[in-house]
Amino acid sequence: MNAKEYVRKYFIMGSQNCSRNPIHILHEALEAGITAFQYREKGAGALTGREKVELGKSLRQLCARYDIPFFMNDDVELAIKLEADGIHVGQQDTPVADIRANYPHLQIGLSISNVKELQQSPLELVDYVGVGPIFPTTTKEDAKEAVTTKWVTYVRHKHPNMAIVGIGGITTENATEVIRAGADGVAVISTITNAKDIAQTVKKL
Ligand code: 3NM
Repeated sequence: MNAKEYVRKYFIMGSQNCSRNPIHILHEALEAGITAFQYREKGAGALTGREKVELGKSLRQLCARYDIPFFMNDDVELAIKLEADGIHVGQQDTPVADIRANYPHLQIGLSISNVKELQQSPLELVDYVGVGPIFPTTTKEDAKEAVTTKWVTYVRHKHPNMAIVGIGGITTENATEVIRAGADGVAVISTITNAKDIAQTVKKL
């Protein structure tokens, strides 16, 4: 699996982001050409327990049908249960070194928001880094202040060969700017979940 390729159009979503059936939304996004999917069932209104697992199974199966990598956000146990291709973690989640040691087959994505996190993270153990929020976003409740595309350029300069995906406030209008700044791809939630026409939206990203 080539991270620089699969992060190109990376769709992230949980039921709390959807005003209609999440399975239908993911189906349309897969048809439209997303290159990776992350199941992020988190925040106000998110499913828990059995319901979280059941929706995860359906979304996982759908990605398998389209041969698109399925990532689980944060929850290592559920990633294993769903036979996810990978896991995405933040700085406060399960340490990357533990995941790499216990589950060498998993792709690992790590969020990086500042220089300190960049310096302290075991980048040699991860497959890609998520950098953001690039632009202001209201989707993530505890999102930090926007880091701008300059942050993408900084990370690219320091790590020329690393797979980098920008996240946070990315739309069809500003996605090109993020790629030009040095990212291999863009990760979006609301631009796809709220899209009137998912096919057109994914094409423009
Ligand atoms: N992580 P939208 S920003 C899940 O900065 C997430 O690490 C972020 O949602 C980070 O595309 C974010 O709707 C929310 O702005 C992205």
